Amino acid sequence: MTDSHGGPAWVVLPTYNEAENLEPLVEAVRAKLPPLAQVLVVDDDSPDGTGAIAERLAERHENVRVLHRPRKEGLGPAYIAGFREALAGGAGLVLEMDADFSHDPAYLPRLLEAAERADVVLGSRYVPGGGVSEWGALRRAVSRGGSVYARHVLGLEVRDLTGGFKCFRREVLEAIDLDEVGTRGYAFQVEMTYRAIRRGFRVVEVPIVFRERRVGSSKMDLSIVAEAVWRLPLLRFGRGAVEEAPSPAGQGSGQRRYTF
Ligand SMILES: Nc1nc2c(ncn2[C@@H]2O[C@H](COP(=O)(O)OP(=O)(O)OP(=O)(O)O)[C@@H](O)[C@H]2O)c(=O)[nH]1
Ligand SMILES: [Mg+2]
Repeated sequence: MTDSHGGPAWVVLPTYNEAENLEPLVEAVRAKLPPLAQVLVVDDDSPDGTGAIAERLAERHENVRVLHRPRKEGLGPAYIAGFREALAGGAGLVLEMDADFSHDPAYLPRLLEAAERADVVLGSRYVPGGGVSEWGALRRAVSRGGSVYARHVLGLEVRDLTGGFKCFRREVLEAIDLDEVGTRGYAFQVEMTYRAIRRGFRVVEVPIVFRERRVGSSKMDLSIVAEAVWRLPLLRFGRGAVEEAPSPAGQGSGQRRYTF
């Protein structure tokens, strides 16, 4: 199954101070992946020693790797660096996943399976069967509002644009100019999906239930929300707006082919 995509799946796990989560998460992820799949931890020099834990895991398991980056720059640049490494390593599918157990590894087979019939698979909280547990009313409203805002500003039909449990076929990441991706926080998730759709790739959403992180502390802050508010309109209307350029590699035109 892994090789039907021209290479194995790589799961990219960005970490910043996830010392308590990383080992159990990596073990749980490995247990859900096909044998040839790889796990790539991208650590931004976490002060809590997450990078050293990742090194130990990489020594223990042949299919675990670590990319150390010198400083915290946000989720976006960490993922871009991870994507480049995965592509260079021959990945056929590249998955994104939080390293705090908000994204249940039990859903990995479902994402991989959906990638058989789509170019981009989004784990989605806002389609039937999906949801969030343990969030207060405010957090729910911010998240829902963020997706509604992004959907309208960009003219998309995707229900959950800000989630970060995703799977890209290699061709998608090759078709997107990764140097041009400028967002760092939640907006990064929106930008990647928007760019994929503008290139004509097919996006599907599969339901997931998102859980509050088990341990450790949140890195979310107001600047991340503010970035999304002002940067997203620029992707569509700004000077450097993302151009529509259907890619021959895509399976079809993104907008008309969403399935929920
Ligand atoms: N490498 C790297 N990872 C990051 C950075 N910021 C957040 N992460 C990781 O990205 C994943 C998701 O982060 P977020 O969801 O934005 O932040 P969070 O702390 O999980 O906040 P909550 O949504 O409240 O759980 C987690 O695995 C974080 O450790 C960063 O600057 N660099
Ligand atoms: Mg989180």
